Amino acid sequence: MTFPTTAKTALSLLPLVLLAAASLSGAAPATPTTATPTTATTAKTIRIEMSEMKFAPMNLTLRAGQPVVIQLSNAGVAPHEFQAYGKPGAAPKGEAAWDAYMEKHTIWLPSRDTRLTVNGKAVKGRFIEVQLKPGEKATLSFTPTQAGAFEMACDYPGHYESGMKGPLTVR
Ligand SMILES: [Cu+2]
Repeated sequence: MTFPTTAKTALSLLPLVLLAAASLSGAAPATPTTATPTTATTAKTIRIEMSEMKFAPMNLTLRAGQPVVIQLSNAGVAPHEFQAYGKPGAAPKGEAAWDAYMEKHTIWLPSRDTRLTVNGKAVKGRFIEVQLKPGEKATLSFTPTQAGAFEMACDYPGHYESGMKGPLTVR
């Protein structure tokens, strides 16, 4: 026994009829809503002054996905440098070991918008530290890609050991 064609058609149309009834009964179409951005895109500007065996401030907190502009200056009498990298379990021993570590863990290397100017001049290419002579200034921009515990430091001979380092947290 088969259903008469008319009954079959009526049954298959039922969902459509119900849908039509629902929209006729005043079910309003969904209004598009403006999504609230989950990551801030406005760049955060931070000033860091380097001098003998310290950074001012001594610690930083950044946000993953938020661009940051770091204005660096060397207010000391010796050259200093700014490095920032995933915090090592133990400090690498020696210059070569540090450099190899930095090549893998420098915070701005995975960022697609890393930019550096030193005394107003753009620095091209890959870099793992920002070295400044006394009185020099630099602007370093990037976007942290990953949350975690990082460290900023100066690795000129004896500086790291004398305390020229501080925690950098990315939330
Ligand atoms: Cu230093």
